[in-house]
Amino acid sequence: MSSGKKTDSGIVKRLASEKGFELVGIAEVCRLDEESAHLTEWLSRGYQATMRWMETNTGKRADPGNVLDGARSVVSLGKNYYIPFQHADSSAKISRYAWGDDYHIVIGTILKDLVADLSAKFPGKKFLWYCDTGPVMDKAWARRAGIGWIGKHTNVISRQIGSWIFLAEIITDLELEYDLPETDHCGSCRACIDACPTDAIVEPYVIDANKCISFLTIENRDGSIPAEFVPNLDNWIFGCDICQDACPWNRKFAAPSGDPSFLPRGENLNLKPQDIHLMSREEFAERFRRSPVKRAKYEGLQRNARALTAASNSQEHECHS
Ligand code: B12
Ligand code: SF4
Ligand code: SF4
Repeated sequence: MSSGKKTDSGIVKRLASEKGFELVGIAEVCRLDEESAHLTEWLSRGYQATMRWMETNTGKRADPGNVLDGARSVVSLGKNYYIPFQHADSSAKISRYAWGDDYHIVIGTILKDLVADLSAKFPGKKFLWYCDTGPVMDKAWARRAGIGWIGKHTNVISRQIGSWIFLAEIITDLELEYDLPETDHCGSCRACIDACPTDAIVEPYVIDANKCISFLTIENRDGSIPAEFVPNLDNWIFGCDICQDACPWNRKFAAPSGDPSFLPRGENLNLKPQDIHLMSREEFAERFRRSPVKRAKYEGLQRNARALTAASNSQEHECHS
C-alpha cells in the first residue's frame, strides 16, 4: 500500500541498495528533448557507424511514456565494477568491464529479483527494468536522477566512486520523490580527450564511434578494422579503457567492487594474440560463455588478434629499419 512519496522513495532506495546497487537516484518521467536533439545530431553525423539499431525506436528513447503506459518515475541504478588489477605487460587487453561475467546477465538477475520485491511491496504498480537492454538512454536518466554527470568522454561519473559503473533503470507508474540532477564537474580538464589514441572524442561530450576502439573491436561485427587505426589500437583486443583510466575522478575515487562476478576469469589479464590465433571455435565458446567477450563473436576476436599482430609486426619493422 502506498504511504507517501517520501516513504515510498526510501523503500525503493533501500531495496535497491540491499540488492547491491551502490548508486540509486530517482527522476521524474519527462520527454528528453535536449538529449534527443543530441542523439538526432549524432545520428545525422553518422557517428553511430554500423550500429543501425541506434537509429530505431528514437521515440521510445525520447520518452519512457512510450515504453510504459502511465510512467511517472525512473529509478536509476549504478553498479560498481572496478577491480584494481592491471593487465600483464604486452598482453592483448580486454577492457575492465569484460574481465568477469556479462553484466547484462549479472544485473538482469538482480533486477528481476528487485522488481519482484517492488511488485510485492506496491501491489497494482508496474515496474519495467532495463540494463542496456532496450531503447532507453541510460546515461541521460543517471544524470537526471543525480547519480553522476556525463563527462567529456561521454561516460557517467559519480562524485563518490568515479565512472567504473554499469547503469540500469526501473521505469514505474509509481509516483516518487525526485532527486536533483547532477551538475558537470569536468571543468577545464581534457585528460580523456588528449589520451584517446584515435581522436574518437571529436569534441567534448561527443564520440565518433567510427574511430572508437571500443566500437572497432566489439560492435564492428561485419567489418574489418580500417588500416589507419591499426597502429593506434594500443594492444586493446576487446573494448578500451584509456579515456576512463586517464580521468582524475577515477584515479582519485574508484573503489573496489565487492561483487565477485566481475573478478577476472582465467587468463583474461594475460591474453596473447597467439592464444586467440590458436583458439578453436569450441574453445572460444567454452572460454567466453557468459562473458561480454562473446559479443565480438569468434570471427571478431580473430580479426582483432590479427590487427594487434599486424600492429606489433609493423612496430618491430620500424625499430629494425
Ligand atoms: C551506443 C553505445 C556505445 C557506442 C557509442 C558510445 C557513445 N558515447 O554513445 C560505443 C560502442 C562506442 C560504446 C563504447 C563504450 N561503452 Co557503451 N553504450 C552505448 C549505448 C547502447 C547507447 C549510448 C547512446 O545513447 N549514445 C548516443 C549518443 C547521442 O549519446 P552520448 O554520446 O551518450 O551523448 C550524450 C551526451 O554525451 C550528451 N551530448 C551529446 N552531444 C553533445 C554535445 C554537447 C555540446 C553537449 C554539452 C552534450 C552532448 O547528450 C547525449 C545524450 O545524453 C549505452 C546503453 C544505453 N542504452 O544507454 C552503452 C553505455 C553508454 N556504454 C557503456 C560502457 C561501459 C561503454 C565502454 C566503457 C565499454 C568499453 N570499456 O569499451 C565504452 C566507452 C566508450 C566511450 N568513451 O563512450 C555504459 C556506460 C556506463 C557509464 N558509466 O556511463 C552504458 C551506459 C551501458 C550500461 N548500461 O552500463 N558504447
Ligand atoms: S574508449 Fe578508447 S578509443 Fe574510445 S573514446 Fe575512449 S580512449 Fe578513445
Ligand atoms: S578526464 Fe577530465 S574531461 Fe574527461 S571526463 Fe574525466 S574529468 Fe571530464
